[in-house]
Amino acid sequence: MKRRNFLKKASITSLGIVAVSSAFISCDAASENKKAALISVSKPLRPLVIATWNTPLAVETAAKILQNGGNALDAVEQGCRIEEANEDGQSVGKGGLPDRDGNVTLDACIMDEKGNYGAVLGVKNIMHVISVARKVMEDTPHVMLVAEGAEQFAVSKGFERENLLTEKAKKAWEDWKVKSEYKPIINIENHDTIGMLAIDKKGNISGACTTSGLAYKMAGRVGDSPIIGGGLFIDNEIGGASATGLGEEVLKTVGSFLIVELMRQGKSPQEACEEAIGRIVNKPGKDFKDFQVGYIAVNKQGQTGAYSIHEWFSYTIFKGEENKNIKSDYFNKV
Ligand code: SD4
Repeated sequence: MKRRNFLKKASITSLGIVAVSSAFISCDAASENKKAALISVSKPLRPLVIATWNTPLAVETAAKILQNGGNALDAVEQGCRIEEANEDGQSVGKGGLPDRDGNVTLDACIMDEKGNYGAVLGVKNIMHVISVARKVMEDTPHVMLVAEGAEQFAVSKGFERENLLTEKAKKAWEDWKVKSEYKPIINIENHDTIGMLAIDKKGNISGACTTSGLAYKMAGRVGDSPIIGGGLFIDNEIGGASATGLGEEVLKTVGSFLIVELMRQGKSPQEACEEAIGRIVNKPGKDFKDFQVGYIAVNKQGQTGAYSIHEWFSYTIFKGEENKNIKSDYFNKV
């Protein structure tokens, strides 16, 4: 006896957003199990934006660009600019806390769907370093410019110099100087370095990451955020990842590159983020109680993942029509 099953299936993974738009199964019951004639057409929900921390305006800005047919590279650049201009955020752009000498120095990088990369490191006096990073990527034969060279390049491209040290940040630095104790803060105001990943309507992935780095760092210190494979990595065939937190630990494990490679090997974005955190906390004798690292990731199918060492890392995600801030799962539950 022949039996025909027609199933229309729409599934949403717990963390992700794979919509199996029309999966029709039509098969002979007798051979159903043996031949498994399952034909499914997966159609990821697009566009998609995911960013570190509670950054709704940045994500909304990026999402609007994508909804209007814009590309992922423009979306992540414009989204990150929102946080660079937000003076309340004390670890990105204007209003960022300075190094121990009182200088605000910014780091940023960007990657497009072709695997191109541009970065600037330790830049003073220029607010929108994410856009300078893009100019490095597109208008120079190089991938990284640092400090004065990067600043001069920015000015040559029409960026204006301005004082990035706000009164609030200056006051915080002056208070800090009393004890001068260098101690990276976990989850600074639940609003930190922004790393952003986006998939546009064509399915192309780009990413960006921008920061003022750790408050009261040594002059010249650079963290993971502008370093390819550290704070950000994109492979348009696989997905992307971005990091926040103590950059030294991210760099020592090449965190974002690791996550993308783990996804290439078949792990979900969530599994990959968890393993990358595992590489940090499982080092022999590692004392991770005083520092935070958080990762976000997305794969080509639009599934997402996030994981951190400690509680209160969060990410903001736009998928379909919704923009939500979600608390990440984390390792240190004791
Ligand atoms: C850094 N990862 O410079 C950056 C800072 C950061 O949460 O993300 N703070 O190490």
